[in-house]
Amino acid sequence: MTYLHTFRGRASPLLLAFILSLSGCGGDGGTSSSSFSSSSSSSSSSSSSSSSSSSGGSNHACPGVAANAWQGTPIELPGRVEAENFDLEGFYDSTPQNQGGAYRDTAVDIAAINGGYAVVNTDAGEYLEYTVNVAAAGEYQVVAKVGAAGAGRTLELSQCDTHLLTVAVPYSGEDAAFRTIALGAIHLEPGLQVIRLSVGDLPGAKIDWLHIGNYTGELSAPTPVAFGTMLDSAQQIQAARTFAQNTLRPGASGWRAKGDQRRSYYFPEVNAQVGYRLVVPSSWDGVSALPLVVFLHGAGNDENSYVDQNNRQMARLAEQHGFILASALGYGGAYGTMLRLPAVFGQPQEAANMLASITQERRAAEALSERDVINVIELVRGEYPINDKAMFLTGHSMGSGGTWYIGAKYSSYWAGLAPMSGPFVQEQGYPWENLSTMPLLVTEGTGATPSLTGSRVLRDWLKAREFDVTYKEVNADHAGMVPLVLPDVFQFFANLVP
Ligand SMILES: [Ca+2]
Ligand SMILES: [Ca+2]
Repeated sequence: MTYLHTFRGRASPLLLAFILSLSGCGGDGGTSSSSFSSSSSSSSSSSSSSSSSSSGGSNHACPGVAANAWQGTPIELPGRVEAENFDLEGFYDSTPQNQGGAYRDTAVDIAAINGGYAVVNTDAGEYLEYTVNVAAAGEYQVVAKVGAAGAGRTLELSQCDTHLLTVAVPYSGEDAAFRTIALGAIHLEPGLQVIRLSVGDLPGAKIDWLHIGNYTGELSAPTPVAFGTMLDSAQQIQAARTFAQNTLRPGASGWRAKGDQRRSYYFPEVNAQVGYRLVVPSSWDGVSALPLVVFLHGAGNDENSYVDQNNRQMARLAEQHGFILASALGYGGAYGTMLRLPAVFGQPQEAANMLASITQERRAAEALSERDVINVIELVRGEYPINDKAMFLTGHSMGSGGTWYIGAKYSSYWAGLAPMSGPFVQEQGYPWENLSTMPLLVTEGTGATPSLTGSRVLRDWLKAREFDVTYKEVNADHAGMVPLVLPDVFQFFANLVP
């Protein structure tokens, strides 16, 4: 009902009630009042009620009226929905002028872009409707070409108040460069009908088009991490998954054991047993999917150091919150990232200097270090039932750099990240688009002189772009801050478990 104000001056309450009852929807009609009056005669064969008792979730398509489509021509689906080709009556825009100044003389803000037009200056509450003609009932892939200069922007695809899909618009830099992203599938029934695209709570996303149906074009590749290895994340996950399947021995001694365990696995590429620490809640029932916290240690330490310190505080926190905790070694490197002091956030020249001095040997070592982390994750996922909507990554110092690096590069794993005292990430050459909706807890110690300034610059940069960041400082030095913030880290993750 949030958009009822958009009918102001366009429909009487009586007519509105008529629309609501006839469309069979709980809220605002997908078609405007002016176009609806002609539909009773022209759309009797539309799909709106043709399947009302069959499959669920997709039976609420508002009837479409061909004459209300842009240029009187419904958009044929499967096909391309150009954002600027919205219906003659079906739209709401919060500013009366076309602020982009292009293409159509309505309130909707349309800008000329390379090769066409896009809807820009979107704002909360705005929507666009499209009269489409769907060829056949089925699942239709959705791809969008969108961009935003801020994080957390969303668009919603719906039909007559039935939610179809949320478009999480990636943060795509200061210029809100367009990115082409796959969004999953929606179910559509055949016939003439109206699809609505609504703007979420935050303003400024822009959209070129939606493709609904089989898409054969290019998708935008993730931004490669300029300060990391050349490993491909999707390939690496697959390789580690295969490795885990070939390595694990279901039912062997210790299989799915509970409690605090020092583990190791044979890593063929380094011809060695590589350790990892695993803490499994003693309260686990042996069946339920467990939330997972992966921890990355700081330089000069190993997979056990932080788990054991302060009377096993980290292990106790995992136990207390019911998390399985996996602490990786990151064999022989820094988890794949090349950044360390003084290359903190906001110091791109320091980062460039550091990268210029990286040897091939170091790159090779980092690739192994990164692979070790992914191996451990897949070994744990292969042995234990893991709630894949509740996987979290944290680390300290060098492991904070690893958290930024592994966190964004392998973002499909994670439901939240908590880097501690180590702003080892840069604005350029980093897939910030992967963190557009990622909850972040960034912590720092006021006595951690070399990293404090970078962490504050990073905090301000993230907040200015509306990333989902919580920032906390404690009065301690670089090492002393860890026991002070660890309870916050685990509580932060616990709050994100679905
Ligand atoms: Ca406008
Ligand atoms: Ca607008």
